[in-house]
Amino acid sequence: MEHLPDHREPRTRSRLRLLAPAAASAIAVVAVVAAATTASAGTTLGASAAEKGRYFGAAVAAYKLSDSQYVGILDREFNAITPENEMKWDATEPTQGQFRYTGGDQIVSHAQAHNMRVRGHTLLWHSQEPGWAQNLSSSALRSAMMNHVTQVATHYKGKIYAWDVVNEAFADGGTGARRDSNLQRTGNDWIEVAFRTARAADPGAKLCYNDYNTDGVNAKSTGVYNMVRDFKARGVPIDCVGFQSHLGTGMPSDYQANLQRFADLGVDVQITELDIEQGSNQATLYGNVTKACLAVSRCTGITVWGIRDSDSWRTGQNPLLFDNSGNKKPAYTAVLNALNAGGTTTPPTTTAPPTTPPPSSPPPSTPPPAGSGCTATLSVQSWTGGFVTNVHVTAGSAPVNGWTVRIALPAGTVVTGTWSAQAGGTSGTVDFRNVDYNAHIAAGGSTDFGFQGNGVGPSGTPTCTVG
Ligand code: 9MR
Repeated sequence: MEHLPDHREPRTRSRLRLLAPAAASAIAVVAVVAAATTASAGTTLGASAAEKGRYFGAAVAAYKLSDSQYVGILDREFNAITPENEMKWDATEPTQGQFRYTGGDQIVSHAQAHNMRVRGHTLLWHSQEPGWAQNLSSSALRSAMMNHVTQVATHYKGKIYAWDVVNEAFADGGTGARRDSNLQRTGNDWIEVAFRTARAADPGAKLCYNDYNTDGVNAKSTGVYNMVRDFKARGVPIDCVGFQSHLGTGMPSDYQANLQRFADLGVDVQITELDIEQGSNQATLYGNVTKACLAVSRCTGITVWGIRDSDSWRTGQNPLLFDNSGNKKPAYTAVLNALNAGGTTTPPTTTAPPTTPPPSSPPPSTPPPAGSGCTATLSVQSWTGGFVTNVHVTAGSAPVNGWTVRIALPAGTVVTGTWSAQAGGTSGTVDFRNVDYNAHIAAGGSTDFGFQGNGVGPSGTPTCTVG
């Protein structure tokens, strides 16, 4: 019993003293079991957050997974991971059309092996663009952006709890406007097209917008708020907003109120990159951020941006929960105490299925195939001058070995890139044939391929033939 919190023991003892010995010992057994469960669940950040229906995550670098001290803390304390750099555009598509998932895959495997959620970070961000994308503009860049979203979200389909679909797209300062960037210059609708494209690629992932300096009610966070409100009103698929919370030696007094106003729009909120400059009040601030999340029922989790101070991007500021040697800091204890003391509100933990299909791609109206053969349905994300199409190919009651989907493209439309299929042409009526790895589809099973192009995207139901 000596590991129990002090306040439990005397109370339990004094009550037992009033009971007959047999009843007392029976109740004592129950008490020990109940107390031990509570105590062990509340001794790590992840377990304690899970008791409150939340996750507690850390940003992780793949190359540090061979550092035993680092991995020891990660596996003991955390139940969610965000790849710190490995899923960014420069890492995943260093050359246009050539995708590299080594670091991201390593982190996802580690997470899966340890029952941790993965926050995907990030599909589109003006920073850390590969050089080739920095040199693109207008419709070539728009196509490249949406192809990137489709490819990466498809690669990680089913493995991501939440994606930061778009990161840091709003300007600092008092305007509440979008940040200027080459992405923004492709047209103001780039963010909603990105969300629709991500939804089409991985319908099971929560789709988040993520930013910094949006942690209190201010012009920038209000700009984001207005965008989220507009998206919800128009059925653009957004599920969550990430508040990075890179804090100095203070925090906005309306931190919780800000989280709550977003939650009231009908999205989850998450603290996504928490780190707090070390000062006399670091522990207090960490505790207060944790309490704020627990007080907002739709605040589904907290992620700290690194594990030990020496892992932080904020060199010299010692902003994390563990010191350079991996020891718990007072800030750690403050977070754990806040989690253990926190409210009991349990946010929904399951990912809601998409409620609003993108207007440009109505849900497939074709019923599942009754006989053999195959069927195909399109989902198209369009913008002025270009589009990305995902094609869902479904086998009938018999397995399929080889398939071809025939799609009639509008006049003037040109296919500029195809993935997971071979295109027999670039315009007019085009036959898309399986590639080796997706030739075989089990009875009733399905596979996806996609293409992008200039001009107007296809519509209607394509034909699918077997063989
Ligand atoms: O921590 C990341 C650091 O290793 C990278 O060099 C840097 C590159 O811009 O990005 C850091 O992470 C950023 C995150 O992706 C987005 N929000 C701000 C984070 C800190 O700069």
